[in-house]
Amino acid sequence: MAFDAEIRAALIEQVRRFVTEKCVPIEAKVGEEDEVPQEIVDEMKNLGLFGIAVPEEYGGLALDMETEALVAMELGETSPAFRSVAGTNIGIGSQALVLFGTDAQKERWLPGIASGDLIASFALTEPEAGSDAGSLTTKAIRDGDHYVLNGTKRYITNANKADLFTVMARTDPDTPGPKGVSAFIVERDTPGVTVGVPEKKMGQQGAHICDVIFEDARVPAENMIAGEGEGFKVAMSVLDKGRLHISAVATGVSKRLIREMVNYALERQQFGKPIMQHQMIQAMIADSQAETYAAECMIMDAARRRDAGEDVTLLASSTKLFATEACGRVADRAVQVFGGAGYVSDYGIERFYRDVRIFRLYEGTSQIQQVIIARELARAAKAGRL
Ligand code: COS
Repeated sequence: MAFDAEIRAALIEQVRRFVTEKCVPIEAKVGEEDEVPQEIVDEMKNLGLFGIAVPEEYGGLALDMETEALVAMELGETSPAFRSVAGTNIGIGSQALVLFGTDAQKERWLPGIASGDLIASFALTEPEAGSDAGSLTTKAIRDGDHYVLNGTKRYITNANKADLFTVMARTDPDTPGPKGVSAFIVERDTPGVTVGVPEKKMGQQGAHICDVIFEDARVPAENMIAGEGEGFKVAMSVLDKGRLHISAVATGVSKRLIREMVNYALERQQFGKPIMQHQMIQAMIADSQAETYAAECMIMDAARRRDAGEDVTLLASSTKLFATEACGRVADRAVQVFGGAGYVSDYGIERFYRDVRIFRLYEGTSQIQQVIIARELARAAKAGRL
């Protein structure tokens, strides 16, 4: 649904206030305690954040991609762990259902996902299948009106809180690669499903990733999303959208860090004047601003094109590559502008530096985005569309 400008502005303002008043003051606490407090989660539910990408008939806000990106950018202006609380419900955990689910599947799960009462996770990655997602080995073998799942998924965001997983598993063991893969909704309380302990991570404390293990887990055949063998395409379509969302979160962080840099550089004096007046500091801040603005323009353009019905695989990967790499450079410069203070926890800059590193890894590494960009360009050239 295209969003009325006034409603959109009010929503963005609400999210901005939530971020500045509720999240920013407790960033350090969340980082130290590795947990987002329940009252913040409840407030996110009240704001409707869990359901921003769910259709209205299932209780969501049904934001278009452009508005979702604006919301994600606002959420990016604080520790990314806050966004992650609702991140999988907004993105990879819900979108297979939204894009490919049957009416019955949508009616069953989307209202809970939209309200935040059900947490949804996306289980694609495995110990031996990361970038080469099509080589996954988790099996789903048909047995009557069920599929029996066996295998291990790795680094699954929000798995410890999840009520249901979108699981990609191989229904045809004789067909290697992407074609033998199907997608399922698997409920957490299915016998044979175990969730591992959260991994200790470099950053984003408060957001958790775990293994999910399937041992003879019987999943009703009616939980399959799209048809048999369609699971890889389902996953890739979900990731196209997810990559735009992550680009927006990363760019939100970049904007926050630019503000932190400017404010600090105006206060901090060296050589008898604020360091903002030193040209080498100016250069770092100016490059950060130019790159962040470029990323923002890419996100908005790609989002609008997606809303207009265009295939945005090329643009989503181009945007994720640029926006997340730019965010990494911005965070690095922020440490540099803050100097020794950038390395000390009290200022929070070192935490952001650690937090943003994952942006260049998850939902496809920068190198995978380059592979996709090259592949899409070659495809377009062969089809005479370049
Ligand atoms: N949308 C819809 N369909 C897509 C698609 C997309 N974005 N990308 C690929 N497909 C389709 C292809 O068209 C192909 O279908 P056909 O055989 O009918 O032509 C099928 O999916 C297989 O695609 P492809 O041959 O390109 O698969 P590859 O094994 O070469 O893998 C990459 C492609 C590397 C792009 C994929 O494995 C990938 O994205 N890896 C990264 C995974 C990732 O992001 N992991 C993060 C986990 S979530 S935090």
